[in-house]
Amino acid sequence: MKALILNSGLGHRMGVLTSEHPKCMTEISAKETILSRQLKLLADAGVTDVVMTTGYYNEILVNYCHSLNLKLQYTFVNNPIYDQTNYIYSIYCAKEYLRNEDIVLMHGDLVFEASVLDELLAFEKSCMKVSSTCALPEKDFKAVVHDGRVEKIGVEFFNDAMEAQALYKLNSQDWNVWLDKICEYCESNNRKCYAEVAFNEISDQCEIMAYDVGNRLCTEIDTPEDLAVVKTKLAEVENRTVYMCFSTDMIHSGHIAIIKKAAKLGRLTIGVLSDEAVSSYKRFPLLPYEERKSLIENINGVYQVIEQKQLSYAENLKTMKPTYVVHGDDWKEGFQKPIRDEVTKVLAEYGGTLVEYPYSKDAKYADLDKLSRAQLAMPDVRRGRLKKLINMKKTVTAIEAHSGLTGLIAEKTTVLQDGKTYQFDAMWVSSLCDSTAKGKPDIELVDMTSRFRTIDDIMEVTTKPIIFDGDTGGLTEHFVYTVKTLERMGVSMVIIEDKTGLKKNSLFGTEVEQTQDSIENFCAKIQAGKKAQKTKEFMICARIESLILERGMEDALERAFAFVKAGADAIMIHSRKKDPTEIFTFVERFRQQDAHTPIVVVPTSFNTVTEDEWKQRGVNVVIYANQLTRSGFPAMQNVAKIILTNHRAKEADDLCMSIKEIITLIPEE
Ligand code: SPV
Ligand code: MG
Repeated sequence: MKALILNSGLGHRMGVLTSEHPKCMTEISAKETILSRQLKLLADAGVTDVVMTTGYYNEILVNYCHSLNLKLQYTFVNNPIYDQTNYIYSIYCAKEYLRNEDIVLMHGDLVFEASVLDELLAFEKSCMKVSSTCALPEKDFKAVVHDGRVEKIGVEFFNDAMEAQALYKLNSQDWNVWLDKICEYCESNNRKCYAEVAFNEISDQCEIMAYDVGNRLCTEIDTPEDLAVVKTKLAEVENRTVYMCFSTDMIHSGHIAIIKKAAKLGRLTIGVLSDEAVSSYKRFPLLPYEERKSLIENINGVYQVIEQKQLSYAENLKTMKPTYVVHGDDWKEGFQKPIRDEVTKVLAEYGGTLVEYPYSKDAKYADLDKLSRAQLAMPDVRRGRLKKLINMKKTVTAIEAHSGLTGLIAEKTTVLQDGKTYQFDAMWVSSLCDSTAKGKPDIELVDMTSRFRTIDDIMEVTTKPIIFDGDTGGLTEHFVYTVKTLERMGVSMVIIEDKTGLKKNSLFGTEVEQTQDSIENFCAKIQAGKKAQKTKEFMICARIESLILERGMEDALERAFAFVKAGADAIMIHSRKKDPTEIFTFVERFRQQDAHTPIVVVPTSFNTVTEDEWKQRGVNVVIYANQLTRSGFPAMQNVAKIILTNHRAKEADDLCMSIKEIITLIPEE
């Protein structure tokens, strides 16, 4: 694509403004002239070759262009009889540089905004700028348009006409036809008319479409009055602000392209989603907020970066009131739709505009996303994530998983509520559910090798951090091996309970014989585990059974402080009462002396407390320990009974997932 800029005319209607240089060098703002703006926008749009016709002040113009230091190759063509001819003849003089080329043609006195040029260049067919909203000018160009096609151009047409400017994108085929006619005119000494007069004769062979820019700036400057109007409009254009939100930690060329486009609309602010917001809606960010912020700050075209604390744009939009919000059009559907709806509503309140670009589903970008997911699943990356999440969110949630399938449910279930997306932060590999899935009692009967196998099944198909129910931890001599294996696998935390001998599930309470370990023994086990551990991120959590075994609050607290002193990274306090009071009391008293050690709860019995309340009380991990097993089991039992009762499966069909759903439930890689 070559640019052809017509600068042979003097522009005497500008008065003294053109007494020392051609009109195109008139200043339109403190930092640019008509020409410097045109050339910069062309260079930004990727045009590299400029053919410029000159006339008056030829030398000044040539030197000026070079002084701008833009990445452009110039071909200057002087029209030696510029004072006796119109630009039709300047084009004729430059014909050898123009034939068989795709051309963007503009008059040298035209001022337009970046998006006008970009869209013009992206127009598939040949086109001319028109405006359906500008009034028809008395003395300037108008285009007669039928079915979107320009049929005539001139100052004399008023019927079926639109305001038009000499800004064209011309595909070589159309341009050659027009150029031939221009040559024919000039060679038969018809050199004083507009080039458009030649076009009007061949418009049926040269398809130029009307490219409607509406109210956007695209105006020629003929007089000082025009200049004043353009200056005002330009200041308004320059003051426009643009807002975009980014959550990505893998910047690719698709992001750069959209940033480039957005920056052309105005001063671009990028809202970078907080770590918490990113992990709530897609996956844990590989790079923390500060790094993502500095990455984006260093991209050309970005004016500033601010934090967007939530998925909802509302807070930032209300403070910033940007002229435009830019987004891909993919959010018109799916889980982002409510966020889009809210953006539209806030924009309407103050008169902002939403600009949506077609979303390109490029396979290479999808691969990048897969790659980051794969990274998250790597043991070294997965292991440390629980600690990071606790630091970031203060309170995290985990749900039990005992198989690849339940792992997928824990990984993928999301709920959109009030503009926020919710998902579980981690998975709990419960001894109860792991044993139950194998049809065995929860008495440390399922051996560690088998438990590790369950972890492996889950890890193979998920990326979220894993908290492992280590029962009593077994013999200290065995526990050190368990710690090493779990750590190596990428598990984030093991929870061991201060019981010894034949362990039974805590929810039996005192209905069964259970022995609590001594503080000394259990501290020694914790210490041995911490010593065996190789990385900083792995966590050993001490679970206190005093309330379950009705040994009282003082015993529970004494143990908690002793276990922390022995090196426990977290404390789990358990109870089987429906009433959460004793847990609340424990948390309150523990927090009076220890503000930081994470507290874990398993609210199976005391299930009325919300996550928000746990957070307010200073609890850091909330584990939903068995709900998937407990809900799946009766559903399966019911269907089994229905089949037995009816001696066929038809009656159970409505309770089952369809065959299609089940065979497509797990997508192939
Ligand atoms: C488990 O899920 O196996 C637990 C929690 O240890 S509880 O069943 O409440 O004891
Ligand atoms: Mg257990």
